[in-house]
Amino acid sequence: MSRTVLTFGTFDVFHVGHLRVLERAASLGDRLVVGVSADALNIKKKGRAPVFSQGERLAIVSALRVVDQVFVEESLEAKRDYLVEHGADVLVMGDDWAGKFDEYADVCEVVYLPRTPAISTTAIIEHIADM
Ligand code: C2G
Repeated sequence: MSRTVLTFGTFDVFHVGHLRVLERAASLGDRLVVGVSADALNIKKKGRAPVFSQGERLAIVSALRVVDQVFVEESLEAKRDYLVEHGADVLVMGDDWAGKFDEYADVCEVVYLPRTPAISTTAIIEHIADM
């Protein structure tokens, strides 16, 4: 039986921390599906649009060797539906989300992976702004 891993993220200004979490997520199964958050969801959640548009972020993530399928995450509340729809056996998130998705343990295994230290989209944006 093939094991499907599902993860969610914005993946804005794609960096090595994003790559590492996707590589580690992929290693937990046979197929990696990634829900890339919609521009509208980011505006609602963070009060600003991502630097790279949803179409650009989807193009980058779907081009990665470890990623088998991508879809747009339109709503945070639809997680359970996305997990069921994509037949997820494992939900993987970085440990900045530790504990936040435990409610889905009835539909799949829930795993939190340690974040890659010292890199974030916000830090990159601030670094460039200071140059
Ligand atoms: N990440 C990581 N190490 C970093 C930065 C990010 O492992 N240094 C991981 C995060 O923990 C997350 C993934 O990369 O699992 C994507 O991070 P973001 O783009 O910041 O995603 P976020 O905005 O948290 O969106 O429904 C949940 C949201 O869509 C998650």
